Amino acid sequence: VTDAARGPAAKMAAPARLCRCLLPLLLAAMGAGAAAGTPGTAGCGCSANRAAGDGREEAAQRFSAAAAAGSGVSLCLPGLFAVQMVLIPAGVFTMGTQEPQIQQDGEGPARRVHLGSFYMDQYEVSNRDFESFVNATGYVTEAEKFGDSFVFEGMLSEAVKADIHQAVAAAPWWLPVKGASWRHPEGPGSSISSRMDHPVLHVSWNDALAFCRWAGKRLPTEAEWEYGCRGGLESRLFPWGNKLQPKGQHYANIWQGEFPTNNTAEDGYRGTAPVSAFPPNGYGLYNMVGNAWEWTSDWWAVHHSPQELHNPQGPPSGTDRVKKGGSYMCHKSYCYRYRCAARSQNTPDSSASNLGFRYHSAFANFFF
Ligand SMILES: [Ca+2]
Ligand SMILES: [Ca+2]
Repeated sequence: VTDAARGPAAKMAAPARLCRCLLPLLLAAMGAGAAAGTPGTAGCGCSANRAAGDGREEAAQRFSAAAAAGSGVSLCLPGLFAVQMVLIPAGVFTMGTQEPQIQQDGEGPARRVHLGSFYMDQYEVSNRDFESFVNATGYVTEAEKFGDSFVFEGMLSEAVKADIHQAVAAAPWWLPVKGASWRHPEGPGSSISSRMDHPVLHVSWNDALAFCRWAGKRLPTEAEWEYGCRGGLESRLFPWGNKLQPKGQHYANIWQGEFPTNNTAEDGYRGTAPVSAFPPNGYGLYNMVGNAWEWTSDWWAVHHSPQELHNPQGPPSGTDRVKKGGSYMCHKSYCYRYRCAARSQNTPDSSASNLGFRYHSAFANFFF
């Protein structure tokens, strides 16, 4: 754990209620798939990576297959796992931007992308959602197996900090905290009991994949995520338009003040916010930017063809996975990544106190 890393408007779709309980059955039947510096500088320290490549993805897939084969089904109680997804209509949009704000992230070039319709969760996966998964399956996250996870220094107590003697050189505000996990986001002594409706944190890409497979869902591709983020608007910076704070209102949970020393929490939240906080975008999706970073299924690459694409899945291989949307830690001066075109990456086994996910499905209409 030493490597620093970079760290028109469509109508609101009617929320479709979906029973997650039934989905493992469907999964088995259908074989559902897998689912700081200044702006423009490399290594801004948005996030921290574990060293890559120790075969944990394979382990997660084995677990997921086992979960899909039955262990999740026995605890199915209709309504217990009711979740809300919205239908994102098929269409074509401009992915990326011709005016990249962070050049080395591969935000450009702008390219036309066609997508079929799909369903997306309105919210980031919450602690409550993840607890349901863990209670049903006994799943142990990678942070729990490793025994530590990265936590933003500003969220830690002095007692926890006193025990830590290493940090990420390029991003000293990221500290590897023993015992930090989704249940204990700021390490031993911290709890999620008052944050069950906040996004789950400290989940690796492999953990997210295991959850999605248990739920009969998958992670969105980067293209699907970005299309959802744009909410039916064309080539805007944010899910709601180009102005960060229309009429002085906050539309996302990011950082106000001076990073990393002073978070004024003018938007109401110093850390995460409930997954239903702030207004939804044109598709009815909440917190697409800000709050928690969200994993996507794509491998990371920074060079993209300008050619028109249909349902792109990203590069065929890689070492890192793409995450989108920025987090409560993002400030324009250091990590201007709370934009739909912005992107960053981590190794699939990395976890941190600002990284979560939401899920996607092509099959929600099956349950109406
Ligand atoms: Ca905030
Ligand atoms: Ca988010």
